[in-house]
Amino acid sequence: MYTQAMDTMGREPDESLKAVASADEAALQANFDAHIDAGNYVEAKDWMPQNYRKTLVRQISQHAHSEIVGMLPEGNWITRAPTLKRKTILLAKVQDEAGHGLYLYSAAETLGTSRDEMLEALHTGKAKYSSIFNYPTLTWADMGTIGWLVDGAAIMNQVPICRCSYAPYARAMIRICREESFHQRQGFDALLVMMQQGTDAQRAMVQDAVNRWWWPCLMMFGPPDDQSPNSAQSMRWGIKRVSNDELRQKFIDATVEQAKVLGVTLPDPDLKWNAEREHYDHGPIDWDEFWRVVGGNGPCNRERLGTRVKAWEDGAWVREAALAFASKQSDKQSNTQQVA
Ligand code: FAQ
Repeated sequence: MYTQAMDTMGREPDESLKAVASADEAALQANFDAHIDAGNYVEAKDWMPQNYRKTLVRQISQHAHSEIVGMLPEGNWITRAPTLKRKTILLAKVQDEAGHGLYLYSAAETLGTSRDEMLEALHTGKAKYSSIFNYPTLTWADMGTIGWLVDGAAIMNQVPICRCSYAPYARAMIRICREESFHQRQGFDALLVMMQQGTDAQRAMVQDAVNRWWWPCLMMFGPPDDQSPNSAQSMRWGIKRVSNDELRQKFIDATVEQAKVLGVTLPDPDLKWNAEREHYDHGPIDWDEFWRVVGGNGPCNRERLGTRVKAWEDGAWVREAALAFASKQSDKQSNTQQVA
């Protein structure tokens, strides 16, 4: 670095040096493209284009924030779970989500962005997290519905990410998907018990929850492909393997059949099997609502962010204590080494 400064003496670098640098860069880029085209994975220390790195930090950190903020609508129900069994299941699920957030922050850190930077972006409202967590959880049936529909949508979106070209993200997703499957099944089970063994009021509560969560779940997959600015490049790089619309359709096709088993209606009069397409057709999604929520004006955006920031501030003493302990331990270790 210093040598370079001495060489140029503050002048613009020689044109021939610039040409060598850009030829090197072009060769690295060509190698990278060929590596991706051959279906290979990229590791943290491999060379990668700046925009590939930036896209991954954006997506992985948004994903991590979603897991952490996603704990809030459910955490709200831990003290009100109807039985000890349901309470332990919900506690385990929320703890899993904390774990998913931590693996994902770690995966993003391998790209050179610190956890503090990511959290700062979340706490100041600069970073996005999934739109779905800005809706309120009004009844116990919302817990089952989040498991069935929200985790169901999350799995549909996340299974292809297990083959994401960035290996640390792909590896984190394998474990996350296994845990999400348990989350989805426990939600379906909780709803099935209410539908088959519950009272009329409980069945009505389930139907009401499904009515409220269905459309926001379809929005989780992101905007339609022709309005998704990041899709083309992310697909080219093997970060995304399946498009937003294709995943949404797969989710609808799978969920309609599950709804029949549960005995609930999905709130879309246009939901009909199309024999020609071999898929269910569906009614229009309210993309204005989606962009409102993504833009910070959903029903619970302010509440969610406020709770997150408060938890961070209230936890400051824990972080300070952990740092003080770690520094004491390392002082002790270096003193012992000096004596030896
Ligand atoms: N909410 O060009 P695209 C979970 C943004 S985890 C908010 O299509 P991309 C577990 C997007 O960021 C759920 N923003 O973007 C759980 C972009 O803005 P930007 C989270 C959204 O990245 C369950 C802009 O719109 N899962 O549920 C949303 O190619 C139960 C244009 O969109 C993941 O994060 C949205 N729904 O595709 C926890 C999975 N959709 O960044 C607790 C990984 C789009 O340019 C309880 N992420 N936007 O400013 C992905 O697969 C992708 O990032 C997509 C979006 C598909 C979400």
